[in-house]
Amino acid sequence: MSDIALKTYTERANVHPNAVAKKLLRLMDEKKSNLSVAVDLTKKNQVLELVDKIGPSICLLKTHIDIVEDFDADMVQQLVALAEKHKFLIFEDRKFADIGNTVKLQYSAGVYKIASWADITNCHTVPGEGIISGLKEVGLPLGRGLLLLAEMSSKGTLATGSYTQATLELAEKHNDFCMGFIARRRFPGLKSDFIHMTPGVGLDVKGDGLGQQYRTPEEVICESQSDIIIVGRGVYGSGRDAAQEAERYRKAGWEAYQRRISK
Ligand code: 5IU
Repeated sequence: MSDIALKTYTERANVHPNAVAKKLLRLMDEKKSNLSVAVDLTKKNQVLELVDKIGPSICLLKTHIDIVEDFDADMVQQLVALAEKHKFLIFEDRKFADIGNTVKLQYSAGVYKIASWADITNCHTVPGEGIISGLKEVGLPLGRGLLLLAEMSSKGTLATGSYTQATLELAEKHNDFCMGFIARRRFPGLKSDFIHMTPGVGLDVKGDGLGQQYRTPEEVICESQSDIIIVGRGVYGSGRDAAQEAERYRKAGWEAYQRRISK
């Protein structure tokens, strides 16, 4: 078991150099939550209503802002107000993938102005180091954090082997801005304390017919030593009460973390 995986989130927060990671780790212990909910809904009001319901259970809200049909600036203001009310951070899962100069503009400008409201965003490393440098020019002065896509949850993903390894090296080189990874497991032997976040988490089903693959919170947090579970349809897609489902995942993730740190 890696040393970092045995530490509490607060112990890690106390010495973490990245401001967003520090804040996130603190509120994870405070709320007893390593749950991020992925709200993939297409109407502003649906999103806001769901977020208000599940807010007490999450440490991080994951958005795909470009799927919202009636997006406007007020939606962002309301999301930020909900983040303050319920104490969670916001992660826009934008998966930038272009050259540095273009991602700078995509991150700061356009309709969504992601850097102005999202604490965290993420990018592919396909373009090479320039994508990180570009995003960093915008995000670091604003106190934002970046996750690199080191692995994906989907069947047949090409983000494996030497691609994953090169991504870890880029994160170490830019550890002032790169605060972690999207990954299926904690990577051993890293010098910095990166926050590992894992999508593809479900308690009831194993897949979605489109390549998504689900594992349980126990497998992800305890066995694979990741830090945060990302759950979408498991929380809002079953027809059951979303607040209760979020609590079910929060408890499962938290219990798995407690078993891990007491090993
Ligand atoms: N997501 C994945 N897998 C990945 C990455 C992101 O599922 O490798 I990177 C996103 C897609 C969706 C959420 O927004 O995480 C998972 O939603 P479901 O729990 O509904 O499958």
